[in-house]
Amino acid sequence: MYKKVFGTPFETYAITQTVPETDEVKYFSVKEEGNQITFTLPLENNDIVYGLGETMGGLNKRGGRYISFNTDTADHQDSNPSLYASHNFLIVDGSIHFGVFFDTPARVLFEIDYCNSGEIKVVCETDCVNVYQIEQENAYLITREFLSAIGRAYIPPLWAFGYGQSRFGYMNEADFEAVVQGHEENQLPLDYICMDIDYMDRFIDFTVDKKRFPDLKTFVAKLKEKGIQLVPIVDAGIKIEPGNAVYEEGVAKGYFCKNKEDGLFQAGVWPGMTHFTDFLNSDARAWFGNQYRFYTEQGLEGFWNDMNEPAIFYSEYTKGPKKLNMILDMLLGRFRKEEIEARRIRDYQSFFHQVNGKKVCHYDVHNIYGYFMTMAASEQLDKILDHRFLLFARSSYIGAGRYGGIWTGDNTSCWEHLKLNVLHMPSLNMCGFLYSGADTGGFMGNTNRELLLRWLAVSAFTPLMRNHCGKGVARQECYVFEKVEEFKDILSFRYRMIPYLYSEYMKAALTGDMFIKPLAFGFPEDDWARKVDDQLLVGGSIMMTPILEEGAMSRSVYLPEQMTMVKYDGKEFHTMPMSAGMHQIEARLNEVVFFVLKDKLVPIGKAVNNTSEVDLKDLQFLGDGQGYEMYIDDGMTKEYDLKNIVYIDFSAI
Ligand code: MIG
Repeated sequence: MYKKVFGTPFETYAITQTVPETDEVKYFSVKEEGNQITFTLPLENNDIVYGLGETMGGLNKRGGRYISFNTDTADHQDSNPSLYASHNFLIVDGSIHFGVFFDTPARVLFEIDYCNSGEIKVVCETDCVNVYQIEQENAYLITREFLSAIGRAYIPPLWAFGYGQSRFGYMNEADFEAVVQGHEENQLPLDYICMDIDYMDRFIDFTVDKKRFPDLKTFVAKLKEKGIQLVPIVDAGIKIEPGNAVYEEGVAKGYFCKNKEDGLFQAGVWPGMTHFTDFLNSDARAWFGNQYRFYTEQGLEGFWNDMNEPAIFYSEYTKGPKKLNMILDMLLGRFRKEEIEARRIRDYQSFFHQVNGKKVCHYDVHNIYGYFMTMAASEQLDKILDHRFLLFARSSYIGAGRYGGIWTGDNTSCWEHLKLNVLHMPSLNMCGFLYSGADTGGFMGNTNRELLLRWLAVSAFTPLMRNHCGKGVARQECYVFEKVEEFKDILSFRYRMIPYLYSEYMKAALTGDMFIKPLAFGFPEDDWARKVDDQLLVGGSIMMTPILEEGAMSRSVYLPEQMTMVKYDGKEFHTMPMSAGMHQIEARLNEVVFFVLKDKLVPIGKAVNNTSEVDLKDLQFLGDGQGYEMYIDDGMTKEYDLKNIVYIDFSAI
């Protein structure tokens, strides 16, 4: 890996190694104009362009226009250039094999063969950028080198591989009890329930509404006895309110972002007017992260960080309509998109960070704000707790994957977004986000039985498996549907796979590998494999082949080599060897079909209802391999180590 340095780039801590400098950006033409730099590279017809993590478009990014500018948006359509994250890593794989990472927190435009231009065009809205470059034999090896340069991926506790239930709208203890009961009565597995903003006192971080949760500590302990964790949300903004101790301390210590007049910037979000913590200031980071003690003292060990793009409903500079009206206006399309975009830019240009004594405009460093919030939480939780914790966030930048996981935000209950979930997973893994997943069942709009079952069958392979939806939409807990046994079948699949998923996740994280890969990364010489985007390699032994279409009871699959087909029907795993080539496979709504690669094994556990019952040693093996490297530990210790691998040898049998 080499880097070409333009100007004096802002330190993002994305790359954790020392990288030698070079004086060119290979393959690209470079044009420096004013304070922006444009990079162009002609593409050959067969070049695939991978990367960009959390963006719309395909696994192959060709044809798309993407803008790194972290945005709170539920508009997950191809026409939308910006989602919640900025992952400026690209791989050109074909006539050349070249990886390039544009490391800048500024806004960056990517046009990848957009309108059939036949070229990649990257415009950095800054003249200061580190351009990291990797040359290897293929896209997979490029990714490996990149992952080793950005540092070891976040390692969650074992329970984070369980099933999580969530809904924006659970209000009080009774609502959470009902979820526990719904799972218990129907013998559905469950490991955690997320607490959305309604647990707080008027949406104020680090508070609890006492009327709804009179004794949270006891409640947490009670659920923990059943193996169920509560996972509270933490928003980015701190409510401006005398008497709010966090607010008062933040003001006194100067930890909040400033406005144009050198006062404290005010942004309207859920709690009303808030201040934004200056996460770019390391003291402020430590201070904010320490506030999580409020939760850990209640026995909480899992958290999700939201609104950290940061999302702004209105600000002191763009007052306009109030909070809820603003959201309604957006949903009803009463504002033109351009107007919303312009307001957002105006807001981001009007507040400031303090970095090493210098005033830095938020707009210029916007894309690392959420990442630094995750860093703040993770670094302190690591000090507070002597064991692992669950942490995932909405906004991110490359590097954030060392500190926590991410979820992909406010998707919709539709089949396109189930497919999008599949497309996102390998791209996120390329950027170091191993612990990730989407809102299973969809966030916006009403889900339906078939969509949720198929979605669960996809999420069963993603490390984060959380059913989450918005306020006011139809309920989507598994137990509200007819024939709940079918949901039980899919959830039992997940729990039987946990020994494999956990073992493969740990090996991937500890060796700097991806957990979920495009099929082509395993079969780089195979022209058909290069064209497939919905059969993913999960860990080192599995190819997943989900059904992603409404009404479909079968799908075609391409096997680059002979493999073992596995069909799980809720009770048993049925296996059948299959030759290389095209096949049609069938799966009912309660079934999961996947493949075990040649010469590989997959450990399968017993059907259990909680990760506390998962036995990493009592296993059955699928596939035609001779042995398996099983990673085993207690799922909680921070002393993770490759030494915890036990080789299970079947060669003599
Ligand atoms: O403005 O906390 O993406 O998961 O349920 C919406 C309420 C704020 C957005 C998150 C979503 C969460 C919701 N939040």
